[in-house]
Amino acid sequence: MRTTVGIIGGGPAGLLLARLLHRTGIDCVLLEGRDRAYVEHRQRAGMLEQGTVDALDEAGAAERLHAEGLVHQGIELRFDGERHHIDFPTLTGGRTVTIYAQTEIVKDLVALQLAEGPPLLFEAEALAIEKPESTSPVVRFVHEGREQTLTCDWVVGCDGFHGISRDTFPDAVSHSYERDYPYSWLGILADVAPSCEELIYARGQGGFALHSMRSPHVSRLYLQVPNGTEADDWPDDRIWDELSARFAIDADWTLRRGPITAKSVTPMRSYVHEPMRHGRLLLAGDAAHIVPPTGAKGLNLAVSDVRVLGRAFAELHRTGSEELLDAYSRICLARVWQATRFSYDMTKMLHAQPDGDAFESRLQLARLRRIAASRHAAAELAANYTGLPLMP
Ligand code: RFL
Ligand code: PHB
Repeated sequence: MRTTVGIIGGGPAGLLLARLLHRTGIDCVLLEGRDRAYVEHRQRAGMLEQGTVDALDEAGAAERLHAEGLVHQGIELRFDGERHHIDFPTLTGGRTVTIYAQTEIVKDLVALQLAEGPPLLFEAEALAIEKPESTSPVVRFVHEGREQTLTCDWVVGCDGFHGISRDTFPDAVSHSYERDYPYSWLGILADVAPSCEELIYARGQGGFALHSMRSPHVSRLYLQVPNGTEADDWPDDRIWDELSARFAIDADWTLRRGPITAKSVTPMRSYVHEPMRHGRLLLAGDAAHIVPPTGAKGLNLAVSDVRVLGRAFAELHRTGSEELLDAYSRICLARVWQATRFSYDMTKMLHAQPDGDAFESRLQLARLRRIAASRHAAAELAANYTGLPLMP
């Protein structure tokens, strides 16, 4: 097989890139290691920046998003018995965010690609990328039990944090920067109407909790738990009791409970790989960087990488210029580091320190009170949360 752009990984990054290239008239092939049901049901993100919604619009993949997505004007911060609303439109000159599950974005993009192309192969696992420094890199992959090769002009690794693309970079040019955190998130989906209109980020006595949602009938909630926690350690009643305690504010507010339909534990990590390009191999999304979910940036960063890449390939196709492809890593990393900083700050500000450091705890409250008291501090949070500009 031969193509212009070989894409490894059919998560949001790979699927959106395939769609953008297809609409520009650039041929590509997408290889996804898992089956369709698996990629369409992996529970993950839900909060989309305005720029992510715009990108799905540009790709002609936002029809259901506009019909079913929930537009939110802000978030609530809860701490020390106080609640504080951050109003995005007034603080950012009109920006909002949209709640629409990653599973639904993936379903929409898969359906479009299967109907209109380009080729999308499920259960096609990439084994290796050969000759990334040459003008015709080759992806070796297994499909239907047979080893095959895909010869490309360019290869884009959208294969997530555990993919093979990043490891293809020679050690001499690879630099990674990382941070682990001493806690994880236990996430649940529940068949119950959300207890709030917008997301609540709570710094509770027993630790952090987040109230999010998937629809007017389905709630998505997260709870800070110690590393090493198993989802089975937490029977449903214990989860609801702990969530209620962490969100507790006054007698007027109660957390609605309902049947829990999914439960999983996610560790928290920051990771950035530099650079994001080596020869004709480019990385996009979680393959290059991950952030703790407190800032809701992972999916949005994957989409912004792909938007830059879509423009870079369009420019190459139209004018023959590789200028934007040459600038790809620099442009994306500037934004990635801003999102890494923001996600780190949000995480540090809201999670309980497992060692109970009282000084750190006082600093957290001081940061939160500053945001509550200062329009400038609140505007800084709102600007980062709703998304910084795509290009510097
Ligand atoms: P993905 O989604 O991991 O997709 C990678 C794909 O590559 C495939 N693959 C291979 N295919 C072929 N050959 C190989 N050798 C392969 N190796 C891997 C995999 O099967 C998979 O299909 O990466 P992508 O596209 O970069 O997308 C990134 C996002 O999924 C991720 O950043 C977000 O989910 C992070 N995240 C959130 N981001 C947000 O922007 N807002 C949020 O509200 C938000 N909440 C979250 C989150 C992530 C979470 N978890 C579980 C980590 C909440 C949670 C709990
Ligand atoms: C979600 O809805 O899954 C979600 C929202 C905001 C976050 C993280 C996850 O910060």
